[in-house]
This record gives sequence, structure tokens and C-alpha cells, in this order.
Amino acid sequence: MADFKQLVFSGVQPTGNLHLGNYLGAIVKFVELQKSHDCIYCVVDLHAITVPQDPRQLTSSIREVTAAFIACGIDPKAHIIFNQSQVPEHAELAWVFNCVARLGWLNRMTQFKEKAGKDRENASVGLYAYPALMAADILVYRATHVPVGEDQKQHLELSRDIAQKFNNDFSEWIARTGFGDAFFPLPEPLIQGPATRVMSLRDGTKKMSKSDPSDYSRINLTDDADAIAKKVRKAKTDPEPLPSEEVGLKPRPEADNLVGIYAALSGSSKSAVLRDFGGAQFSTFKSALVDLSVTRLGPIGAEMKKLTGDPVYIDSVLADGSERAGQIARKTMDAVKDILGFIRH
Ligand code: AQP
Repeated sequence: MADFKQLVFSGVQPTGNLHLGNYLGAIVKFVELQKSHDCIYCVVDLHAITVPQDPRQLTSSIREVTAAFIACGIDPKAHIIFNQSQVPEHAELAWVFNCVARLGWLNRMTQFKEKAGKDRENASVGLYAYPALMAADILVYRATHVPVGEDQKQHLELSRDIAQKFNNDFSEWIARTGFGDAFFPLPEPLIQGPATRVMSLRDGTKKMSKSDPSDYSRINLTDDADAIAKKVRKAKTDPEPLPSEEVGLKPRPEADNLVGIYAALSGSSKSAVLRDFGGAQFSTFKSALVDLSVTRLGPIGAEMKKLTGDPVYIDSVLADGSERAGQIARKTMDAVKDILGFIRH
């Protein structure tokens, strides 16, 4: 396979209530990766409309995700932050990928099944085709690495299948156009650390999610110290003290979740946390978790509030990022059109 320049791409949906799962599963990694890689981070507004959105709320959610990226430490000058709808090549390449991906592949996607629920006939076509757009988001930059939470693993595998099929189907034309034996890289998911799947604080078997009707199920990035303390103290647990070994967490999803959150927030591992807290009661552990959460998240929430109060600045970051992202995406799309045999004027 041809050698591709390493490039990181990932996205977050502007669907409200950014939470600790989004932060630990994705955004923390976005911040780390900018030290070693060129990075493109996208507010995926086209993905958001696969389910109904209130336009006014969507505008403010787009600004809120942008503010979160910056408040968490992403540098919009050294890297790229932009909103997906402003680079039309995402939708253009997604159409090509709709024609590359097979129905059977999409039929296997568990996120569609979960989100469409029982009323599948009434789900939008966009929700079904979501993974092809996600593949286009990544591959329109020919990105090689994608930091995501565990829930996106299946979609990343589909992106690799689409890239591989495109490379195979058009191999002759890829070579003739001067791109060697592969036009698209097979993007690698980066799913690492103790909190790749943060669970609901009310139910350790359910993913922490923006759309959970109970606000007590998640810690939002904009929660103040009081709200964080209340939610952690009310988090579901069991009556046993914490185990001393990681294996003791296996049958205890709520304990496992809280220990994973503590480990991720403190930059350590679950076994290191259990070395300190093994044998402790939850009341003691929860107090320490409240302190740690407030220390880590407090400044982010405060900075997000400041930034969202300046929409002119936020919009200028998105405009600048969209311009720079667009330049890369246009080059890819021109090459794709050549490979497909379209006539360009
Ligand atoms: N609970 C989670 N634990 C770890 N990572 C998570 N991510 C989301 N939830 C968790 C990761 O955050 C990134 C952005 O997610 P998204 O907003 O694009 O999509 P989502 O997974 O649909 O978010 P929600 O909160 O789960 O929304 P709803 O309620 O609509 O289903 C991704 O990298 C994702 O893996």
C-alpha cells in the first residue's frame, strides 16, 4: 500500500449537552494528538440533521462544540477546527461512497438499529447512510488516524471497507492518475485508555449519552461544581467496598465505570486507582472523584461559557478552518473525479 502522510481527523455532533463521555472518549485524545500530528477536528452538523433538530438550537450547539474544542486545548491556528456543512466536498464524496458501500454492509450497523428503534420505516435515509458520510469526512482528507470512542468502532471498520473497495474497484485508474496502488489510506481507529466507553451514571450497562432524558445520567462539560458534586454523589453504585484488583470490577459495571472515569481524569490506569482506593467505601471514593472532576472540568466549563459569549470570534474560527479544510478537500475531490472518469471543466 502507498505511503500516506499521517493525518488525524475526527468529529463531534452538535446535538447538545457535550458530556464526560465525549470528553474522555474523544476530545482528550484530540488534544494529545496535536502534539505529534497535524489534526483536523470537525463539528459534524450534517450528521446532526439525520435526526430532527431545531435550527436555532443547532446554531448554538455548533458554537458550543467549537467552544469545547478550544476550551479543552485544541489550537485552531496550528490545526483545523471547522463545521462540516461549510465544506461541500464531504457531501459530494459521501454520494460516491453511497455507490461504493453495499446495502449488506449498512444493514449490519448497530448504531442505526439502536437509533431507528422499532419505527425503522420512519427513520431518515440520512440516518441509514450516516456511516458513508462518516467515511467521506475522514477520507476527503485522506486521513490516516481517527480518535473515537468505542461506540464508533464499527463505523470506522466500514470506512476501511469503503476505502479498500474504492482502491480495488478503481485500481487501474488510480495508477493511471499517478496515485500508485491505493488512493485512500485505510484509516486506523485510535480507541485507547481506561474510558473508551463511559457509561451512564444511572445505569452502568448503558452508554453515557447526550440524548438520555435524565440529566443525572451524565456530567455535562458546562456543569458547575455543585451540579458535578450532586451527580457523582447520586451515581448508582453497589453496597460493596471497592476491590483491590481490576478483575474484581468485572461483575460490577457501575464501580467499573466510576473507577475508569477516575483513571482517565487523573491520567492513570484502573489498577493504579484501585491500588489507592481498594477496600474504600464509595462515599470516600466519590468525594475524591468529585474533587478531581471539578478540578479538571471546572476551568473547561468556565472557558466554554466565556467563548460562547463571543459568537463573532467562534464564527471566525470556523470560517478560517473551513477555508483551510476546503483547500485540502477540493484536491481530493478533483482526483476522485479524475479516477471515476468524470469530465472536469
Ligand atoms: N459514552 C461515551 N464514552 C466514550 N466516548 C463517547 N463518545 C460519545 N459517547 C461516548 C465519543 O464522542 C465522540 C463524539 O460523539 P458524537 O457526539 O459524534 O456522537 P454520539 O456517539 O452519538 O454521542 P451521544 O452522546 O451518544 O449522542 P446520542 O445521545 O445522540 O447517541 C465520538 O468519538 C464518540 O465515540
